[in-house]
Order: sequence, then structure tokens, then C-alpha cells
Amino acid sequence: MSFKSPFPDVEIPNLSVYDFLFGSVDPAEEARPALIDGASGAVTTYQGLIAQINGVAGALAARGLAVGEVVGLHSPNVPAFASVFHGILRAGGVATTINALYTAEDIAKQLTDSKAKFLFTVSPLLPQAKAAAAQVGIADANVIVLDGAEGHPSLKDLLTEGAPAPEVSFDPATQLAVLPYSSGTTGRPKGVMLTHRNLVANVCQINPRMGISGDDKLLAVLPFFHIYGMTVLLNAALRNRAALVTMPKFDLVEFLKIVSEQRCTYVFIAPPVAVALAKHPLIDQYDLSSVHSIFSGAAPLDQELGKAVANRLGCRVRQGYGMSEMSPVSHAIPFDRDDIALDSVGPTIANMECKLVDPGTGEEIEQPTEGVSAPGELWCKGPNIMAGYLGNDEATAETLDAEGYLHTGDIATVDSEGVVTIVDRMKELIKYKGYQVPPAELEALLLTHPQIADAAVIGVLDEEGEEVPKAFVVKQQGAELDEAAVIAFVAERVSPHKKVRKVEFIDLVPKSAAGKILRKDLRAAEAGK
Ligand code: 4UU
Repeated sequence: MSFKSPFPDVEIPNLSVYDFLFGSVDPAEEARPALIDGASGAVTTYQGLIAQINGVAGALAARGLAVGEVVGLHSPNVPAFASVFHGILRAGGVATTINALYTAEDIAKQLTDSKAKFLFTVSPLLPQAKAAAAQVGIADANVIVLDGAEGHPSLKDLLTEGAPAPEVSFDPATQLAVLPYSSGTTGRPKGVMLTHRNLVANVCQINPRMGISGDDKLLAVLPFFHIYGMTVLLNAALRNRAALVTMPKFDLVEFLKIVSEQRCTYVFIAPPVAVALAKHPLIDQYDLSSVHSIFSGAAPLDQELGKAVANRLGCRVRQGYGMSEMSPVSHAIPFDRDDIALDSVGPTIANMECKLVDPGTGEEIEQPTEGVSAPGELWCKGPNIMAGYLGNDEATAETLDAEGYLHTGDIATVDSEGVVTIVDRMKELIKYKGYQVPPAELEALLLTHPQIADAAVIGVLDEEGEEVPKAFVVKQQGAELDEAAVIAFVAERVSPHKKVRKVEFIDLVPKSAAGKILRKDLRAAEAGK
């Protein structure tokens, strides 16, 4: 038996993301701040944001963007991100958001795979963006630099053209809105096909649980390019007419300064920030009394750590769980429930049902009538589940079953009340500070080293309890190679979050008869150390 959300179903309107978020903005809401640049304090009102969204949509349509065509968006969190993101969707385009830490190689791969026609970036990231665009044949005139750069149109150029937003018509239930990249349960990053309906649904599903209101000022330091920031910040916050205070990257002092100066009320984080909030002496030097809630997701939150943050800041702490393939949220501790353990991810959100399946036997694990169930792989079904992976039917079939359940690759338990706790991850994926690190990519790179005969990469916990990528390396015979050399070799070739941070030399990578790396053996050996 599957277990259903304990909450009643919510209605999901059949609207495009733009119509859902901005179709009903009333005159009183137009003057409210939608985005505040954390560094400068510059405000974009809802009216200003809507005008910019339509301006971007018009400029893209005038340049020939057709419904269903893909646009790359490669930028850290700045207010203009929202105008461009929603402008692309408003024009019927599909936004493929690109990690701001990516190398030119990573960017080129995503642009090629998604067949992007245009690329938006910012001047500090232009060298890698330009190299990638050149590699895939996107002309300079179609590489738009938000803050301007010689030889490229800027956002201002697009907006001053004054082209009207196009009249587009599409079915929100099937029309793709975004293509974030995720490695899913195995292999390289793949385009996750999320429709307008998927995104609208997830906002409707989480809205009653997260308690974001028009009076809130949310700190937007979690990247908008990642699905967590995209849905919870760019979509849910704007739907509720809250204000988003943007920060392009995490820096503790800057973070504390902005929260206290802007009087932020609701702060969305990944667990590494919780560590700083619980322990760092600097925290006491800032007035953080405006914060009523901290919400953590993207990696496991420790219960004691969560409690320490709540006590120190005198605020609510909540945890949610999600996955790009689920738009992303499937579980969240409701804002109005103080009694749910902080190391759980709460009950299943509305309109969803789940199963726990024993990965060894394939048998379903029953929800207990009292206590906690045995662990099993979490499968989820609902209107927020992706349409599939772009151009990869095989990966889609491995992840989405015939009944519509998404196999998350995470191991969880459920209790009699329906509260789910994530206890392990069976898939390959490594999370470094909440960012995805696909081990397959690092293994392929390690194999290009002339002195490496074979390699496997898994996630291990470092001294602070944070997950980091560790490489198990088999040297070529007679090779002179040490840990530092392997770390440096990878670091020179990948974006910073994908660096290998630990290395162990072994004689043989454990593999199945079919040649698949037996990561679980490496993980078991690691756990026994
Ligand atoms: C243990 O990380 C995400 C989405 C995170 C998210 C978003 C909105 C969390 C709460 C929320 O409200 O997506 P991906 O695709 O980058 O990574 C998905 C994987 C999961 O399969 C799981 O392994 O990240 C891990 N993960 C978590 N693990 C995500 N959240 C959690 C969590 N505890 N709370």
C-alpha cells in the first residue's frame, strides 16, 4: 500500500507560470518590492518586474525565439535573473539554468544537449560563457550580458527596444518551462523536463505548508539556477507577493549584514549555512531578530544542529526534501508544526503519494500503525513529477515507472503519522554543500590521467560531517602519484564544487560481473573505518 499525503488535495489551475504568478497582481501589489539587491539596496517593484518580464519576452520574440525553444540562463542571484527567467517563460521559451560555478566545458555541454538558441550571462562570467557559446555556435549577438559588455547586447538594450510581449498559446500541461540539469540516480547530468504545470503544481502544493506571506522578506542566497531557489524563491515567494533580497554568493559577513540591514524574515538555506548560524561567534554581533523562520533543504540537516540554530536565533527551523525531478519539493515540515523532529523531512505534501520499496527484494514496505517503518527506497508520484529526461528514454524508463512513480534513489523511513525521514542515499549522486557532483564525471576525468589505471568516486563525510567527493584510485604500474597530485589534477579541470577532496589508492576497483562499479562495497568499507 502506498501512503498518501495527510493533507487534502489542492486545486492546481491550468495556467502558464506567468499567468499563475502575475496574472492577478492587483494595483496595491504593483508598488510592493519584488526584488531587492542585497548589496546596493536597489528595489524592483512588482510593476517594474512585470514590465521587464514582458520586455525580455518581446525582445526574445523579436529575435526569433519560438515556443518550445531553449534559452540558457547563466547567472548568480541578481534581481535581473527574475526578469530574464520569467521573460523566457512568458515568451513560451524553455529556460535551461546553468550553474554559475561551471567551467566553459560544463556550460558547452549543457548548451549543446539542450540545443539552446540564446545565452544570458553576466560580465564576471563572460569569459567561460563566451568560450562555451563559441564552441556551440551561438553568435555574440545572441549572448546577452545582463550588466553589459563590449560586443554583446545588455538587458537594458533589450528593454529599450520596447518590443511587445508576443501572443503565445500553449498547453501548460505539456509545454516545457524549464530544463534544469541533474544526474538523477546515475551517470552524467541530464535535462530534467519540467512543464508549466509541474512548476505551478509545486507552488500550489507547498504554499499551505511553508507559510510565506506578502509581509515576508526572503533572503535569496540559494541560487535561482538550482531547482530549490527556482521554485521556492523565484516562484513561491513571488506568487505570495513577498520580497526577495538577492545575494550572488554566500559570504557569512555579507549574509549577516544583509539579513540585519534589510530585516529579512525568512531565510532559505542548505545545511552548511546552519553550521555557521549555530556555531560562529560573529552571529552575536548582528541583530537577526527579524528572522521568524529558517528553512533547510538539499542535504540532510542534523537534528541537534537544527535545534541549536532555532535556540540561538529564536526562530522556527524547518526542513524539506526534494529533487530536481520533482520540481522539486515532495516533503516538508509544515511551518505551523513545532512537534515534528527536525531531522525528518515531514509529511508528504498535498496531491502526492509515496511508496517505500526494499531495494533488495523489490517488496513494498508498509506504513506502520505505530512506530517507524523499516528503511526502503522512496518512490513518489504527483503532478510535480517531471515529464522525463530530455532525449534519454533509457534514463527516463529507469527512473519513472509505468504507474508514474519516480524512484528517488534515496532511502527513507515513514512513521505512523506519515512523517518521512531520509536515512541514506543509494544512488551515485554526491552532494557537496547541496550542489550536485556526479561521480561518473569525475571517474571519466580521472581515467584521462596517464598514471591512473582505474578509479571510482563516492561521497564520504569529512571531519565536520559534510559530504565530500572521495576518489579511489588504481595507479598504473610503476606510477609515482600521490594524493595531492590527484586532487590538483581534478581541481584544475572542474568547477570548484566538483573537486575531489580525498583520495585513497587501492589495488582494484570492486565491480560487478557486468563491469558496474560496486559503490556500495566502497561505501561499506568506508563506513567500517
Ligand atoms: C537529505 O537538492 C535538491 C532539492 C532540494 C530541495 C528543494 C526544496 C529541498 C527542500 C525544498 O523545499 O535537488 P537536487 O536534484 O539537486 O538533489 C536531489 C537530492 C535528493 O535525491 C537527495 O539525495 O538531494 C538530496 N536531498 C536531501 N537529502 C535533498 N533534500 C534533502 C534532505 N535530506 N532534506
